Amino acid sequence: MAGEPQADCLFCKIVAGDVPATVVRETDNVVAFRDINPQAPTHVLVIPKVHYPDAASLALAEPALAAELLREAGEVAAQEKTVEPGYRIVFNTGPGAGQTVFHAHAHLLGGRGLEWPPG
Ligand code: D5M
Repeated sequence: MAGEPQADCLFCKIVAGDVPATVVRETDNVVAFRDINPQAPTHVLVIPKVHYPDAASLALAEPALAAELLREAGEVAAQEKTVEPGYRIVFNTGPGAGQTVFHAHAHLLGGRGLEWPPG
């Protein structure tokens, strides 16, 4: 069922505490932890605790939670002191865009200059 934990999902295991992560922020519905393979001085993944395969399916099923995820990403950016000069929120969606974990997650990147367009 949509939103239910998936036994084979790495990020569901992080939410459950079965896989360790460096958590930087947690609310009732959202958890944020450092990416294991950081691409910038600040690289934090912000995820809903419930399972959806990608950001669009999360937004379709639970728009308020999708908005909360974005708000929490902004809070982490403030915590990480990367609001100035700026940060980037990325949702890789689909294998062709580099998505490797199919549990919705925002990449929050900051702490260095970010090129446009991204690769
Ligand atoms: O992003 C998936 C991201 O998840 C990728 O940047 C690596 C990161 N990752 C993978 N395993 C872990 C653990 N165990 N802790 C923290 N971060 C992790 P995607 O957009 O799907 O490629």
